[in-house]
Amino acid sequence: MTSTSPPTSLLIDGVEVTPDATMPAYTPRDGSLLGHVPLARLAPAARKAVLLRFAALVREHTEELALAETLDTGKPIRESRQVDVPTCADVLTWYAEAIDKHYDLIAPTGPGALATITRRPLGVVAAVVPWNYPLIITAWKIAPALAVGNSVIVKPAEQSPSSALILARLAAEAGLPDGVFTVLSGDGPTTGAALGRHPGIDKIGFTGSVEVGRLFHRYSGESNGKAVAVEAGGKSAQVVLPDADLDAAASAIAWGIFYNAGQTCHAGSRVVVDRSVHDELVGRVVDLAKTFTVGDPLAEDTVLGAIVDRTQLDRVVGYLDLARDTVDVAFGGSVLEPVPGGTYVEPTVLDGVANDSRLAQEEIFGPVLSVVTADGPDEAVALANATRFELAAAVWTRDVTTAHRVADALRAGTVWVNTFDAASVTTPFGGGGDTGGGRDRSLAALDAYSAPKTTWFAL
Ligand code: TXE
Repeated sequence: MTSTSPPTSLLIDGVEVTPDATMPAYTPRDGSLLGHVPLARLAPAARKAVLLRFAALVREHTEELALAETLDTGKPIRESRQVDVPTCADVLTWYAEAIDKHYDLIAPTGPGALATITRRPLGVVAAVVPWNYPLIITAWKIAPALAVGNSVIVKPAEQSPSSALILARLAAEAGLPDGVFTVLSGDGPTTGAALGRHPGIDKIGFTGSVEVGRLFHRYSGESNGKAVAVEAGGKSAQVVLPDADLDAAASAIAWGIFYNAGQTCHAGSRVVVDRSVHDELVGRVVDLAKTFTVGDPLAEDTVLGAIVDRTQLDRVVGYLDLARDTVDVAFGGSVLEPVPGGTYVEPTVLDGVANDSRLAQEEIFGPVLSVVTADGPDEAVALANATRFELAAAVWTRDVTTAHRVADALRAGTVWVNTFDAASVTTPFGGGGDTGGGRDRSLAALDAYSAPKTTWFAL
């Protein structure tokens, strides 16, 4: 025998790497210990340090990322800079910090044995993301997946690949090992479908349309049965009861539908208002709508930017045409062109909408609010729940008992009471029904991107 000790370093992409951890190696010849070989997994503290560096680099590159995000999507530059980029960095930071604070478990099995439950990475996770919040939605998926030790592939939407490609560069600069974070820009039917069908991918985290979400379940069934988590939009209702603070409700309703030009999965695109306060509320919302000036996304004072592309504009215009023929257009309804050649829609308030009509049931994904009238809280709840989506809902009332009752009765993954769009990485986000059952955010996402492993020790 020439050597009895196995190698102690790794060769990755032609570079010799000293491992953070090792594992014992035995020979079956006589059962003796040969030595310790590399365990190619970053220790928690090392993973945390790399992800924190990644988050810091995102913050350092705020201007570059914000400009890329705004040029790709048409969202106001101020929002990209003050919301999208910082949220991306904060989400990376939060999951990085969780890495060395999240303990594994010991099962309460009894005295004769010890069963540990340890969280193991799934392997390779693909995040297929849409164009409405490219940085934020990407961060929701990659941060927990990387934190628990997966390799991650991101497929950004065709309309908005730039920020993800910049993230890939920053990830490498932060020291993520080669191959651990990959961005594959491409189109849905080619690149997206290839990921969906790939036998080497263990989980897909998808946000996008209902139809494509279902395709991913099909791809999975036709390939390796990979796990699929889907978040596919909503038609979130804001229920306004007679005792509501109407000023606060009107403001939240306007922001809830006009922010990001209504291209938000949980946009408050439906208002269900009690008949007794209908006129007062709609009047206030229309007054506010007039203040949302549509403008150049690159101008610092723009609050309502562009619609992402012509396909989406055509989709929104289809609904505006339908509205003109069937309901009362209380405000807006036109296509604008504050920057020649761009795709913009006026903030629009549609009144007298029947809850079972397409305008109240389908996701318009533009700055278009549909107002439905209800008689009493019970009918309001029934109408709010009469939707195929279950993502989010809100209720406006000053009565604490009614608030609890209605919040409990509203069928949605998130319910807001006297507020709209309160959000935090600490709370899970997702839904049910046609929205799909996937959840992003919170410590639950660490479980979503890992598998529990049980190990029994006889005592
Ligand atoms: O979504 P798609 P689109 C809703 C919204 C919008 C509608 C259509 O109502 O009007 O969906 O938007 C990838 N195989 N939401 O067409 O097509 C695609 O490349 C594999 C709600 O942009 O679902 C992109 O990365 N992948 C929503 C991602 O899927 C495919 C956000 C989303 O695109 C594919 C966006 C295929 N055959 C739209 N086809 C939300 N939940 O926030 C497309 N993709």
